[in-house]
Amino acid sequence: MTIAEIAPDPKDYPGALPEMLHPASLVFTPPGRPVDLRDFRNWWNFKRDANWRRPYGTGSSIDGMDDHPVVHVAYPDVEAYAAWAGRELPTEAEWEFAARGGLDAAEYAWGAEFTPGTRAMANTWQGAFPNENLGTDGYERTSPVEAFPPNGYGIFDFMVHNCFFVYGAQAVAAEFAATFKEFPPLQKPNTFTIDDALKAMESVMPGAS
Ligand SMILES: [Ca+2]
Repeated sequence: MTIAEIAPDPKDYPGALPEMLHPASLVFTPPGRPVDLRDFRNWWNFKRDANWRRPYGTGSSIDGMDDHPVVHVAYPDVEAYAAWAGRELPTEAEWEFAARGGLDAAEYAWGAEFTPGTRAMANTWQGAFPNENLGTDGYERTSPVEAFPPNGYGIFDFMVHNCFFVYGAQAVAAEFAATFKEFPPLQKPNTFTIDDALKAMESVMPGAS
C-alpha cells in the first residue's frame, strides 16, 4: 500500500481541507488557458484515487506500461521497495556520480549540447509550458526505459524530467499551505521553465523530483 493509496489521518494534519483528506495524488493537467506560471496549482491537479496503479485517477490503468517508470510514489514507498528488493537507495552523492557517467563539468549529463545533431537525449518538455506539449522527443508523458541513449556508465534514464512527480495525499494535505507560501517569487514569469518549477519544488519538498 503506497502513501497515495492511504487516506490521511485528520489528527496528523490539523487544519487540512476536508476534501483533501482522501487517498489522492497530484496529476499533471494542462489548464488549457494562459495561467500564472508562478503557481503550480495551475497544472498540478489534486486528484482522488490517483496512485501508481491508476496514474490519472479512477478508471485509468497502467496496462501496457510495464516498462514505464512508476509514478505517484513517495519517498517512503521507494525506500520500502528498495528494502523489499534487498537493495538501498543511492545517496545524493552516489546518484550524482552515477548520473554524470564519467563526464566532468559538462553542461548536460551527456555532454555540451542539449540535442546533439537534433537527437533528443532525454524525455523533456518542448513547447510553451504548460499548455503546449509538442512531444518532439517522442513522448508527451513518461517514456519507457531505454528510450534514450545510456550515459557513459551504461545507465539509462537518469535524466528524465519527472513531470509526473507526485506527492502523496498525506504530505500534500500537510504541506500545501507552507509550500505555496514558500514558493519563490519569480522575476520574469515568461522565462519560467519546467526546470525552475522542479527546482522550486525541490527546495520546498525534498526528494520531490
Ligand atoms: Ca517529452
